[in-house]
Amino acid sequence: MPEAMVETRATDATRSVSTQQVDVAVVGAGFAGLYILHRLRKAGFSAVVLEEAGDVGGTWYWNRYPGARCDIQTIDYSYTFDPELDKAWTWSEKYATQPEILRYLGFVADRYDLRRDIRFGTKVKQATWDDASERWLISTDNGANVSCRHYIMATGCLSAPKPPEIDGVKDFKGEVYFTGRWPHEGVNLKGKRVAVIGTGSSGIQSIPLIAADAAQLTVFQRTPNFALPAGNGPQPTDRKTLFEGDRTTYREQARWSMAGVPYPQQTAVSWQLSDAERRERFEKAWAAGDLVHILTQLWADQAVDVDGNTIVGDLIREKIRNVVKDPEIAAALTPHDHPFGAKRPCLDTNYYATYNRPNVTLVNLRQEPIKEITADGITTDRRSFDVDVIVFATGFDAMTGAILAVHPITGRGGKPLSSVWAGGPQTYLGLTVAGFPNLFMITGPGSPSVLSNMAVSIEQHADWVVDRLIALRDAGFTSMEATETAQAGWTRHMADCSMLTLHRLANTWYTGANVPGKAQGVMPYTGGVGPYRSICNEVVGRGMLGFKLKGPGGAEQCNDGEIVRLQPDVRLVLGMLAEMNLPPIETMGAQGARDFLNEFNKGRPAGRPVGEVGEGMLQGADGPLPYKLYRPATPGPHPIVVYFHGGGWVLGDQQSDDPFCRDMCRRTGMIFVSVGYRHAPDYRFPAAAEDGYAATRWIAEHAADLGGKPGPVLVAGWSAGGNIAAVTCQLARDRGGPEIAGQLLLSPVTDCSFDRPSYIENATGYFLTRGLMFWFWDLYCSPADRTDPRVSPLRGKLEGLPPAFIVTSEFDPLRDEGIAYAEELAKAGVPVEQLKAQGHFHSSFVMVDVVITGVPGRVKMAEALRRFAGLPTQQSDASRHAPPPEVNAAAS
Ligand code: NA7
Repeated sequence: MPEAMVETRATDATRSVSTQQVDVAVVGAGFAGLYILHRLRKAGFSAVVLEEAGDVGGTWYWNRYPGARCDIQTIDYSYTFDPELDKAWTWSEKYATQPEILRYLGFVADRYDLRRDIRFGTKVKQATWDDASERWLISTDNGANVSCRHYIMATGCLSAPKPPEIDGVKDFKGEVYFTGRWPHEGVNLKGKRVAVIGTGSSGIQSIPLIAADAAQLTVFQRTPNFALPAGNGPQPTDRKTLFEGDRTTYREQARWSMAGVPYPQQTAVSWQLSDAERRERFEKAWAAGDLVHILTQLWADQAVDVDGNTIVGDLIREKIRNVVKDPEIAAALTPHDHPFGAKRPCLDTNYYATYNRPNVTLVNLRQEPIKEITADGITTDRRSFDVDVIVFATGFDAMTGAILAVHPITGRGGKPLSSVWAGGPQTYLGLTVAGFPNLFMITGPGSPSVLSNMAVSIEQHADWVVDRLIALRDAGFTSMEATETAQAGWTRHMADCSMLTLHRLANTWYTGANVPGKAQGVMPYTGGVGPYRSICNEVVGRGMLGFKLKGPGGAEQCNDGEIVRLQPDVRLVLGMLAEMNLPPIETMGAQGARDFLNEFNKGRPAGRPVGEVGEGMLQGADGPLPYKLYRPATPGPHPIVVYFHGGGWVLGDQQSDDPFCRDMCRRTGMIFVSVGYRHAPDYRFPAAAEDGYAATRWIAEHAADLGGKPGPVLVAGWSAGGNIAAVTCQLARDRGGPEIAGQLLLSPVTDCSFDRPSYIENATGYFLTRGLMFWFWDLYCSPADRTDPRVSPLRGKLEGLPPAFIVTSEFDPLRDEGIAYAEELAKAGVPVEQLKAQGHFHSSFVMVDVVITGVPGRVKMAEALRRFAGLPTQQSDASRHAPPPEVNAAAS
């Protein structure tokens, strides 16, 4: 629909002569604003960019402090939308300086003639949605107000400097500067006594240069940060060659990568590498001087697991100790309070060595907090420092601040954004907010933004928004707005994603912790750039899922729903499986399926070390059976858990759930004995059930020989193994033992009925399909036997069974029979706890170190097993991390 038609509906206010009428108004002329303006123009929209600064540049316009540079390699920190532009500009250094980046942005503005639609020196005072005209009304402090159909915040993430929060700044007689608002003409620090407060990126970049200039520098540090040497200089040839070899592929790989820089996913896990191999990788990364490299390329668990991360942290701590001569200063500079990467790490040039200079003093504010700023300088609660200049490198009210601090934004029904976000940002995709039609944010909270190469994310966000505006216009709609359902779903997905990384474990500006009183929570999207891109595309592919579109004459379209209901890593796993385009497992034949599973298991991360792993034979119902035993590193004797693997009574063996057994052995501090029971179709019902029972009895009888604690054992099992564990408990009760202290049933088969809702809802698409379950049942058990409690324990007597912990997954055909078993056990007076795992699938918890979001579930399972065994719920940390002794030969 032509804009003119819509404009006839505008209110008087929007038609005032002093109001500039445009299709789209954008705030900010930095990386994002410039590109959006270019795209809007090409798409035929009228647009204006409102910019407070005197020229283009955004963050690079304001942050002119000494040493300011980007810390993503500049080859990657560039626009990619126009291959000609890519070729027309060559960066002079690996990490360009602020002036060079500013020149680049000026060059882009000139090349596409962007300045003519940018109103510089213009601050937006307020923005209000007008429902009647379906337009945003924007007032400014300079020139005409603006009425626009769509309003885009291209205000960056770090544009609102944080107030100093220290008493007495106004009393100071000397000069005061903020790194984020550095004077354009520069500052002469020669011969002066300078104080720098803050040791984030800005402090770490500027401190060495200020130290070289000033007579005396005193650095006031609240939290030490990790920094690694940038090794700046000419562009490294490895990346340059890669880029120049095939620019298109290079850029495309960046777009689908996790961080927006084309590095492969690391697959080796830290415990698979020797100390020497880990050190070699680390030294290489240290020498590379590249944050994305060191954050992603050492080992797969470094960013997702505290233990894997501690190894990197320790190696960096060693580097700091080696550079800083005074051990006390080195200790003060060494971070211990956050995992490496959870707080923004920095790139430096001579940062740590600067503290060896005689004119530099470090004040550790953790030991002596600042009391006040006086006329002459800074007073801590121990001493006073007289200074001529104070530099605040104290950071920003990040992400939400960059939007809320600009001006009051009022949405539908007069609702202020500040009140909607009072408890933390609520967005859909980090791009839109329910109740704020036609308002878009570029790199807003909820998008990958600051956890990615901003250049790549900005282009993706901007392309998505402008493409939507085009599609909206083409379809004759005038507004689009996120629904509450979609937004709530995104908020939940954000929370799920935040369990993927260690960012939640640090108090940082990523979480709002740097601003007193600010709501806390991980604000950027931690699920990765590529996955985020695919989600945004999926929203479109699924008919603008989660958006309400409106047009003239009451035209309306709303395809409501949540875009991601799976856990983020489950989504990736299922996506990868779908891409493999495998034939259904049930068409492979039993041996073919076993071969497939063996191959498949070879690709998974090796399980973690435990104290000892042994193998042996035990007595089954009809002959010997193999078993695998996992013993904790802590001194025994330990309680024993008899474990039954999954595989539909057809697949798997005593070592097919090896990573799970290792993980649970470590978490519980108990022996796990995984039983190689007989399989169908060679051995049909009741072979597996009877083997399960016989094995449990044998293990209980031989507990002491196995190094276990005599007395009751515990049983656990996954899937068909959960079925065997449940059946074993019933048989043990009915056949006079052994005594079982508790049962852990993980996605168990409990019944032969296939008509529960989960069998229908999750029939396909989640790896374990209904068809596969039919096949398993057919191979194992003839229809006439299926109601026997030895295969359908739900149909057995449930009274008098050991306490149970039952785990079910939302996207699993077996979900409802697991829940039914838990409910019936409870009715029969058995103590039962349930874990209904949201967003998980049948294999989530056994895919150890792949489905990272399964960790909290396994923690709960381990706690339950320990409770059942009469142990304190949590192991002491010392015993959990005890170094494993030599792995011995077979236990028996
Ligand atoms: P950052 O990274 O937020 O760093 C700010 C620093 O200032 C940090 O060390 C803070 O300590 C410190 N700070 C903040 N407030 C105070 C007060 N009141 N007293 C003492 N110290 C304080 O901002 P930057 O400008 O360095 O970098 C921002 C981003 O730009 C960076 O991460 C890159 O993405 C580029 P804290 O750690 O909060 O204890």
